[in-house]
Amino acid sequence: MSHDTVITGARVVSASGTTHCDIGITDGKIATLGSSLKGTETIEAGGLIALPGGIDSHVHISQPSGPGIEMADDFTSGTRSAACGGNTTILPFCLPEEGQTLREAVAAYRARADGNCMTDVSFHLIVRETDPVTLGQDLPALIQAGYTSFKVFMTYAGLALSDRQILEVMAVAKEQGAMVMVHAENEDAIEFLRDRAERAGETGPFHHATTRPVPVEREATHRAISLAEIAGVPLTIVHVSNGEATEEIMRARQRGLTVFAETCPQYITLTASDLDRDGFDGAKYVCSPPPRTVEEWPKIWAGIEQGTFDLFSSDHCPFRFNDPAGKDAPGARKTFRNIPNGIPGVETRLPILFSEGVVKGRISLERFAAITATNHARLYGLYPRKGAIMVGADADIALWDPALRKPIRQADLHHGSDYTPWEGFEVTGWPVRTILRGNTVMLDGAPIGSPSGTHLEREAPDVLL
Ligand code: DUC
Ligand code: ZN
Ligand code: ZN
Repeated sequence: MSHDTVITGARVVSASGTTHCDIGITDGKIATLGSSLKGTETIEAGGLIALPGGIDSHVHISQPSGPGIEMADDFTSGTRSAACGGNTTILPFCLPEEGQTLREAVAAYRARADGNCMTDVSFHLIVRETDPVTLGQDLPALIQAGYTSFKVFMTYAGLALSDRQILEVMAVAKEQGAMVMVHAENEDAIEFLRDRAERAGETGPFHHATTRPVPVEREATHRAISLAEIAGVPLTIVHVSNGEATEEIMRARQRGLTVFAETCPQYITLTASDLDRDGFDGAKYVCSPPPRTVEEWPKIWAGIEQGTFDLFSSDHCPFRFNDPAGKDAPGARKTFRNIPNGIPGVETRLPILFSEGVVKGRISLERFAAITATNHARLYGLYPRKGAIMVGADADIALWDPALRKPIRQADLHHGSDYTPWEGFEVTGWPVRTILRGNTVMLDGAPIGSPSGTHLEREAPDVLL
């Protein structure tokens, strides 16, 4: 049998094992894994590692961010950046603007994304209203239409839901078979600390971190898990930043609860001191939860190594730095309260984990594949079409050069932001080719071809990890 494309010579990695074989691709799918395969096109990949194309299940693109504030990435730049970082699928959040229904928000995001993407895309919903139409009609209909996961917030005025509201939303997830994702930080505690800090004149970017300390996240993590237990649903705690929140998740699992957890590069490489950099530079690192201390890094690593964390995502939430529509928003230099929350990272997530995790011997290639692709597909209803190099799956593959060493540089990245928090960070191991459904979309760090990404309808989560 001849294939459209054959990849030869690579070490082929999946979450369950590693082998040396050819990969035969036909009609955008993996048709054969074997030896001496024939194809119209041959990609010589000796010395390279073939990994499942990255799935980044936590990104924000073209998200409404308040009056006068603009996110740095639209779907063109955001997915270009993702593809250049070895990703083939991203899952951005769909946030309704105030007064917009969930269905209207989905239609607006689809209009912005469709035809403009260099990776495949599917949307998580954000539930900010719990009126009868949202919970009784829109949310169930959207879940049935393949939007099988949604996020709720325990912080941010206007977004945060009360415990009662979270329970009502969880009840819909249970009924419809959707995954609930929780941003776990205690809004009242943050407001108390912010007011107190501002009264004391503690208004620089660093105080974004001091007003969102570990107990704020630990308490909300515990409460979210308890609410899920009461509602009888599994849940995913996103962007876990510290050891105490991680312990809450481990304890819940020991009690037999189904709790999934995600962490991100910023919690193993950045610290709150970065928010204290000279002048206004600390604003570049303002995200929530904030980066912690170096003492927290090994606790997060332990969770990555031992399985507490199922997902390693970027939480790409990009703003420009030198821009009044970004980090330099009106009032941002007066108080940290006005600095838009979030950092860019969709292009650097995988190289950072490969270098810090695989190359430094902390995790295996198989675990890397699991927490950067396979588990994302399983938890969010994309498996087995996505997330693994196996016969029948989409031919979404990243070819990695494990010896390529170069620092992260803003000048080499493809996002819309004007900075990277990891400027100068040395990385060994980079993706050199990204293949989306059989077509090369990145070669040697440069995007290739016109946008061929599609929207993915998803199944219910496969929670039997
Ligand atoms: N939560 C996110 O998930 N991303 C950016 C900001 C935030 O609070
Ligand atoms: Zn969040
Ligand atoms: Zn996020």
